[in-house]
Amino acid sequence: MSGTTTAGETHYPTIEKPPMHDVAVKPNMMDYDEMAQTYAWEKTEQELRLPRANGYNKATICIDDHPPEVMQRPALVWEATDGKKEVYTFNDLKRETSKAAHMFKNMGLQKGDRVFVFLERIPELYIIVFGALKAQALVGPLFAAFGPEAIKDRIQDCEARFVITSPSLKHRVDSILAECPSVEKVIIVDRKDEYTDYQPNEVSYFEQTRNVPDTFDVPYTDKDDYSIIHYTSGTTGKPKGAVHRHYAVISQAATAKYVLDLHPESDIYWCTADPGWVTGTSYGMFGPWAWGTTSVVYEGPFKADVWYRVIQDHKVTVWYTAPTAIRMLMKAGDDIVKNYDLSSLRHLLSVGEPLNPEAVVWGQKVLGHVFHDTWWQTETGAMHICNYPCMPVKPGSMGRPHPGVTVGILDEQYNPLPAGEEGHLALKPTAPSFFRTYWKKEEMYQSKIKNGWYITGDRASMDTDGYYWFFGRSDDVINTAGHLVGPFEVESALIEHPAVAEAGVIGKPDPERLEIVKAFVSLKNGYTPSDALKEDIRKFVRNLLAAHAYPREIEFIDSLPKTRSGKIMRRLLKARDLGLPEGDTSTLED
Ligand code: 6R9
Repeated sequence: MSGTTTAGETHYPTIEKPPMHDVAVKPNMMDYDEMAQTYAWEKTEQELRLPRANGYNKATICIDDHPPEVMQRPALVWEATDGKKEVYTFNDLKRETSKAAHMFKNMGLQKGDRVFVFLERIPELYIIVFGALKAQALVGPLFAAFGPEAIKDRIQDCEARFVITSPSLKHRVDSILAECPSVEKVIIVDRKDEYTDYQPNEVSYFEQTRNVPDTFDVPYTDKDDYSIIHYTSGTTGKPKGAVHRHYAVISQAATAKYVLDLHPESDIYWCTADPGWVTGTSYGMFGPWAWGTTSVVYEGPFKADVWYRVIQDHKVTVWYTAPTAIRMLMKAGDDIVKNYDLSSLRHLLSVGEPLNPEAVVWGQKVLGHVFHDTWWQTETGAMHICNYPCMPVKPGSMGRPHPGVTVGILDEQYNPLPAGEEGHLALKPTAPSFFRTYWKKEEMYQSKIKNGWYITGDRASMDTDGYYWFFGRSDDVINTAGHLVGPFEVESALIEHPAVAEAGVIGKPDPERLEIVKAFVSLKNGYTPSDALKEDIRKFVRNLLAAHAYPREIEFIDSLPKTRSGKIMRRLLKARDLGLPEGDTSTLED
């Protein structure tokens, strides 16, 4: 096991909850044990009035088909980096997403065609994703931070037909289009009306949606029809596209109700995740909007004082964020919190990495509420192990399985282990949101299912109260500030640099970001190690891949430890880096 931080059971006392009948906003789940025994996904399916006349289309469920009073409610409250604000009701989104759907149909989009959305966090990102879902595309949202190589890998793998981008991001698409023959049209969202130089393969989004109807009959959509694809990193090879079905909305809505505890008539909800990450679609779009909840989207990057101001100004009540952000808020100090009125907050949650017990407790001390950890993956499509408002919190624990979900800790033969033992964290692949396949890699999907269990790649244990504790990854995948980074991807980018002969990449423990990407690099003849060269290599990878995936630390070495079959021994690099025992080196080449 490569191991990130070891959580394990902690000595922090359990945080009890007040009697649920006494709290101001009664949670949607009053008693975890009772619900764990009685709940079935059908309950949520019925509450969502599914299937509807046109089946299970997520855009119908989340945008179009709410009761009239909900349709008038703000759905998207957007604040730009420069402070400009825009509000879209569900009715507004219904009209705008219908226009986007017409645009796609007019361009000849067929059911199942892949559409990639490469935009800043602007309202059109949300509108276009749902417009494409109405037109029955398989939609892949991409981080605005992606560099050309990351974009190219995804477009090529998926053979995307349409790419939507903005004038400021477009150059990264342009540089790889010659290698992506599947792309027919690049659709440009030009909010500032600054782009004039349209090429034959380019169209203007606002032009294409100007004279089209603002209603759209969403065709019948089966629950198994594909909706969203998110790429996720593994130990080897390029990132794989986890494909989700429209049916996933059932799990996303159920967890939005019982874990986020959304009360759509009174809550203002803020999910800080970017839609390039599964959290930003499952909980930045589908779960909350399935119930008609008002969502805040802030376009800009993390900054402690700005984030507190966003909570204050928009009167955010439920807040879903990530451990790295929480640690950075802690670092910014408790005093700046006093400059803001954060009294609207009532429920706080976290996802993406182990949430330190200190952070859970800090929430309680400084913000008046504990952070509730949730565990899940791109592949699971929705939260699977969670802390709930009605359940005592054991700081450092990921919580307990969501009702309807079966979790196990397995030994090396994939048989269940008793409480207290560490093993593979595994799930029954049965939740509606469980991914359908890896795009064009069905064998890899199948290979993750053992004895009827899906093996998550994480290691964990369960205590005698049924709470789960995270130990680390069982593979080399790096978790840096909540982003999964495959070492192979970074190594591939590194060796494209003219000076780099070979590279090995590991995750190095880091107090703020959990891990940072560290690269060991051997140079080609004729190049000498220097700080300037390090900086040049760092920049090179940052531009090629993404801001979160470049090696913050680079160490030059003469040659990399390899197995006899030529595989870089990352485990050994890591052990040496951390000064740990080297373990079995029998496969090391001479
Ligand atoms: C939603 C998301 C999944 C991996 C997962 C695990 C780590 C996520 C966690 C957590 C400890 C938590 N992870 N939540 N580790 N405690 N509460 O994060 O998806 O980007 O696919 O990452 O992230 O290692 O296997 P994804």
